[in-house]
Amino acid sequence: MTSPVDSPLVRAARRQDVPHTPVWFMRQAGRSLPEYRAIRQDVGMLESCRTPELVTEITLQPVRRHGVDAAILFSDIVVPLMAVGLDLDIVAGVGPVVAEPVRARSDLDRLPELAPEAVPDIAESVRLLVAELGATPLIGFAGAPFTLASYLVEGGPSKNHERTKALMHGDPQLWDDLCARLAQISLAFLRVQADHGASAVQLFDSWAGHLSRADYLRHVEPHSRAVLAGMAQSHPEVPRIHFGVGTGELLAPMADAGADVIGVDYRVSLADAVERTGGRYAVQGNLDPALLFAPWQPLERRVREIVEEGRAAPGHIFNLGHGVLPTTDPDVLTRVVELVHEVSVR
Ligand code: 1CP
Repeated sequence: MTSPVDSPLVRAARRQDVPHTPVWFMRQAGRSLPEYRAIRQDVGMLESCRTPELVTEITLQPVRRHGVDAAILFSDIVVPLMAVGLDLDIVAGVGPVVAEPVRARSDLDRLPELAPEAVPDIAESVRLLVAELGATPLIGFAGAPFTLASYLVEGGPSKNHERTKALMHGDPQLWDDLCARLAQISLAFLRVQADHGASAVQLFDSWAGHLSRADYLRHVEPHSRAVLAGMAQSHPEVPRIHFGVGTGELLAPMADAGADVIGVDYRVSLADAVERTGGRYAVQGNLDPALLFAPWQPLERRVREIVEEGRAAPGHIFNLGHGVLPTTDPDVLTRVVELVHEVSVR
């Protein structure tokens, strides 16, 4: 293996044969690692996301430690919103908080389009990382329009997304205009990463599982489709992963929105996910992040089952069903990587 293009991750995403099942973890960089906590001690989250030397070091930490098959750019879904000038912060223990929520047509004026020139730091981070990573692929990412809109409309993290749904149904035209703008921002952010060498991209629609299938199809899917289609058009060689939490009922429309790989959380088996998406897509997942706290024996059993199920899929990228929890023992993650590699050798 000499180039990220031939890496197990990119090959699995393209449903080509692989020497072993590739594995990475959502939130593999972050608070589970003591070296991350040390480097972040005196630096705010958004500041660290926009300082290329810090982004590079933090992104590489889990690659060095765990031997995962991919790096994911250390950033956040709200970074491009900050880059277009929106007043927001990431508050420790809370998440993204927006100073003035977006709820009226006049608020769209505070959300201009994203020009690549607004994120030179992201281009630089990706360049530095690709040079350091060699044959290991870098995954770029962006938030999908619905999940981004949820933070903007609610003003921060939300349990029920009530204001978001009120806007979606109360003023569908404004909702569509907001999501179209967010789709432009997400697509531009993904393109900057792919232009500078990201080998795959993941669109995070983390909270789409809160929607009915009908609402997803009517109010959300066209905007996510625009992002994925834009990437397919400009960077057809860069595989697209589409992920959400609790999206068992949405797997088919999310895959059909223009993905190569459908992210699967732990609530649905990989076999069911393959069936629900017509056997046409690679799957990514789906170990329950809470199982990393269980004794090794049941954890090992579950990892082996997931690898086996993945072998029957058109392509499989091993991952968790959602992000690494902050109190996870990092040594367990390293052992899981070793186990996946060992039991999946072709
Ligand atoms: O100070 C800190 O360490 C803050 C914690 C943290 C971290 C490490 C936040 C705040 N963001 C991040 C990094 C981050 N965010 C990554 C890093 C790359 C990696 O995986 O290693 C990624 C991919 C994201 C993307 C992100 N941010 C998502 C989508 C992924 C997911 O988890 O579903 C979402 C929903 C966010 C919003 C966000 N940012 C931070 C938090 C705590 C949250 C969630 C808040 C909520 O519950 O709504």
